[in-house]
This record gives sequence, structure tokens and C-alpha cells, in this order.
Amino acid sequence: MKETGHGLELYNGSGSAGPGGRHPGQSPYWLSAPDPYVDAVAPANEVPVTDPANLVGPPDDRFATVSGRFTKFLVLDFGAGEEGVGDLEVSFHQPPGTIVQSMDVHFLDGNGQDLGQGQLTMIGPGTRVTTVTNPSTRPYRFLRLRTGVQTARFDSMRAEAVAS
Ligand SMILES: [Ca+2]
Repeated sequence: MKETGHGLELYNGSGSAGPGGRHPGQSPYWLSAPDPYVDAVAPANEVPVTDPANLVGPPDDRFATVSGRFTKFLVLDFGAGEEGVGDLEVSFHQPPGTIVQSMDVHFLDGNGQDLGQGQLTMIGPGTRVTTVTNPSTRPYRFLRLRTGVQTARFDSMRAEAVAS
């Protein structure tokens, strides 16, 4: 595992840097085009996240570890002006022996209003991608995932598209 040394940096860049990519001096996120990926762990987040920058931006085989807490939520932010629409695509990793983990996923608008709920179901070991069906057609800015007592590792989460 490579030490990045940029653990506090919340944004992963545009993805143009390639594997191993986050570099100091890269264009700050507010100069980048809107992207459909999660931008940050939101201030409203309620559970410990190790290496949170690793679940920001496009998939890069670097994983953030979420330590679930009973009745607590992981809260993620797509960023202002980068509200998502459509289903949610989640890249995750599970260790050998893991059969299935499941979390409720709430899609929230910019005011924190709950627009609808889907189900994240992570099946099987290794690195995988799954889709969470979003019942709402409205743009969402935040995700609230009910973590339970599970530990989960996420590479990235993306909306089907950026709201226009
Ligand atoms: Ca990642």
C-alpha cells in the first residue's frame, strides 16, 4: 500500500493524473468541470471514515474504510452545482469470506430533504461494482447510508449523470 501523504485533501482531481494520481498543485476542484462522483464526506457524517479522500472522485483502486455504528449514517456530498440524477453506482471491496452486506441509501437534496430510498447490496469478496436503484427522478446532492455495525471499503460512488 502506497502512502499518499495527502490524507486531508478531499478532492481527487479530474482523473487526468492517472493511477497514483493525486498531486499537490493539481488544479483545485472548483476549476474542474462538474463530475458525477462524490466530492467529499459531508460535515453531517456520523461514522468514522479512514482515508476519506479515497472514496472521492473516479475509481482508482484506493479505498476508504467506513466503520459502521449502530443507527448512525455515512453522509456523502456530491458538491454544490454537481447534484446527481439517476441510479447510484458503487465501487467497493470485501475481504474473502464476506458473503453479503446491505445498507439503506437515502438520496437527499441540497436542503437535506429525503427524496427517496434505495438499497446497497454488496455481494461476494474482492473488488466489485454494484448499482443502487434510485426511486426518485429529482436531483440529489447528499447520500445518507445507514451503516449498521458493518465495516465497508469504498473506492468510489457516482451518479448516473450530473443534473442539468
Ligand atoms: Ca478511490
